[in-house]
Amino acid sequence: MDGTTIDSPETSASDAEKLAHFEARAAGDDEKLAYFEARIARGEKIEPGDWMPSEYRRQLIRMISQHAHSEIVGQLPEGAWITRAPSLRRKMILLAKVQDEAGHGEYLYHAAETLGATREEMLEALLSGKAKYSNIFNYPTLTWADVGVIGYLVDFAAILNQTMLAHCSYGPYARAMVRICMEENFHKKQGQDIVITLARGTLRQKAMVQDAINRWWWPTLMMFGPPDNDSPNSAVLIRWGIKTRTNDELRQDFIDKIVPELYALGLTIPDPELHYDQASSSWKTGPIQWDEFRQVIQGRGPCNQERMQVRTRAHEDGAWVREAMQAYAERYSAGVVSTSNEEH
Ligand code: BYC
Repeated sequence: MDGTTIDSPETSASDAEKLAHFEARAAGDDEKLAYFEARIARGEKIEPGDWMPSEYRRQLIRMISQHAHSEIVGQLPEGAWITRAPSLRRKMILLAKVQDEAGHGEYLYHAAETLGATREEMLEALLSGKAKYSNIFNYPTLTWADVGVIGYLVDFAAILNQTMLAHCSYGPYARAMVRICMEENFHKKQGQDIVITLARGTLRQKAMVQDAINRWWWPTLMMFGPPDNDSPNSAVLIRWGIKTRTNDELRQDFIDKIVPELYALGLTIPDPELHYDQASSSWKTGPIQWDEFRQVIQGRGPCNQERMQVRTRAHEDGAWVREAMQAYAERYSAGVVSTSNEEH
């Protein structure tokens, strides 16, 4: 492993906190900040019209919009298998899952809009490469087993992270997470079912699912974000109750839960250093290649270009729908059309 620093952040965690404090004080907002932090300490939710430090708003817009982008881009690797699913039942389930992801993107964009971000700005940031989205969706889905492993491993990782976020201090994000987590649980089950079926199948099926685990294991561990000592946003997010667990804590929780399950299926994990540590009662992995993570989140992963090309084309192809909706909205507000769509 190398790398212990991620080069993108512009400020360190403590800088972000200092900035937030400085801003609040400069604006004579000491009391507001104290009240805001007391509300969070009491477990109250912060709602859209409430006073909040601008750094709280900025962090939430960054995180929620990246999360929304991840859902939307996340439809692509699995969507590629809808036409090739091995049975009608599997096809229907996968179609529903991919459709759910579009819905998750919608809830999340709406949650970000409650903070003042516009849909146009967020989409522009995604398509221009300014905004990040989860590293995991920049890898190819080479076989049907990949669909199983995404559902089982990737969705499970997402559930652990999002169950934490369902308790976050910002009301609209927390509430969106409750519903998303329920749906993600079904997604995990569909993936687990595919993996179990293949692991108990023919030698070729077993080899196929093992190959998928080998390719997705490390990128899934990276999903939780950089190590805590190199996570510039964590301190301020934890301070304000947006995150309540650190990247490394969630990653370790995932490893401890998934390793015994994979072993029970007779599968192996592509990490010669993986071992159970009696002292901490947890599974310890070998080093994670943070260089690879950095490359992927900076746009240089195996599929980044392809993902953005597909999204850009979809955006351009959808221009007429946006124009039609805009025209309808204008006519509606001018009283030319009614809600029942009847012309006056
Ligand atoms: N990928 O300070 P850090 C799904 C960036 S979708 C890319 O630790 P933070 C699904 C990070 O943004 C699930 N970039 O950040 C959908 C930051 O850069 P900026 C997606 C990453 O925010 C379809 C820099 O690295 N889930 O499950 O404290 C089908 C330093 O990181 C990643 C969410 O989005 C990454 N993995 O913690 C199937 C959950 N990790 O922004 C499944 C919401 C870090 O400063 N987000 N970076 O330029 C979060 O919980 C947190 O943002 C993270 C990172 C834990 C991801």
